[in-house]
Amino acid sequence: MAENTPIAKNKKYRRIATEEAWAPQELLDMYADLFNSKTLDDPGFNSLWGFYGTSMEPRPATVRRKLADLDEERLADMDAAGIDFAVLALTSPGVQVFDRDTAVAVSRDSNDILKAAIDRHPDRYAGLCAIASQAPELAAQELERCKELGFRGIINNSHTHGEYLSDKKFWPIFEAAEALELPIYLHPNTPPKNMIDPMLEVGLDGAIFGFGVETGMHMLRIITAGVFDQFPKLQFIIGHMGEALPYWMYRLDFMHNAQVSSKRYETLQPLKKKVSDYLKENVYITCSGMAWEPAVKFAQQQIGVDRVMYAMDYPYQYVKQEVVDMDAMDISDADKKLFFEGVATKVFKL
Ligand code: 1DF
Ligand code: MN
Repeated sequence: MAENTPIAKNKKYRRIATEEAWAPQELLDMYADLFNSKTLDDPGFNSLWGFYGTSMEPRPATVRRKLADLDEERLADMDAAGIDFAVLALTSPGVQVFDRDTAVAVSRDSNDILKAAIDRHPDRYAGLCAIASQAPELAAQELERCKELGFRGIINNSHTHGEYLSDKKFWPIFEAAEALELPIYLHPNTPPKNMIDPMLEVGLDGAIFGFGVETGMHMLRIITAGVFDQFPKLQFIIGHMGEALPYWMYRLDFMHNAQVSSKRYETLQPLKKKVSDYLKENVYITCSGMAWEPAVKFAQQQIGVDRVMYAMDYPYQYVKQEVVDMDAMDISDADKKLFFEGVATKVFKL
């Protein structure tokens, strides 16, 4: 299809894209300053934002411009791709790379900027609330404020300075999220410094692979820590076709049971359900960056058609053709409507 051929308005379902990144120009400037200061001991951040924040190559320059736009260019890009509605989230690592006080302040400011954009375009955007996980109690307060402002969920960009939400000190965030019925999008971050070296030395630390294994592991840590036994109604969303976890379910169940029953690890305790049960009952999956029919079908089969939804990952993977491909999937009209519209409408209460 020619580059500028508009896709016909679809009458059968609204196309909702659910992992769409944005960043205020101020945040992009802070990222560039942080990289340029050479003071941050976080090779993942320096790899990612040293590139996207400062490179003059066409891809990073375009990404920067599109991230900061919440009006004409973004809406035109959505129209050209046939995307009716976008769920917007602060780009990775959000505020999680900053010190505690900076993170708290920038999370509030960015949520206010996003809220203003949603008010300008209420029929096109919903937003996820950015939180400073560095300050769990204040994050819980910000969630209450965001809920009142009409935000539909939470964005958490995986680890925070190498710490994982499985650590109980973060659980006030889960308590608030469950009580407010806000789902948590566990979006990738670059691997932390004690994990990244073998990937970074060959250029596999980013979206090509490092993002996925680090985030998949984070989701597993949350499951095996017993978070969903404590907060059974809490819902997570993971992108990139579930960060490969659907493909791992058989082995996860077998080995989790084998290790727990033989008491191999003090830190691996029995759970009420199988690991795969939590993936089917507490986790939604999006096809961000992975618009691939066989993988979508596998996830729908194994996790459920009521838990798999569309995402584009704009502006990092703005590929209009993938919408055409997903429209043409060989699945029933009812399941396609769930994929593009129904699941997102339910989980984000749109
Ligand atoms: C990239 C990909 C960057 C994704 C992202 O945020 C991101 C990338 C900084 O291509 O480097 O969200 N992604 O989700 O695939
Ligand atoms: Mn993304």
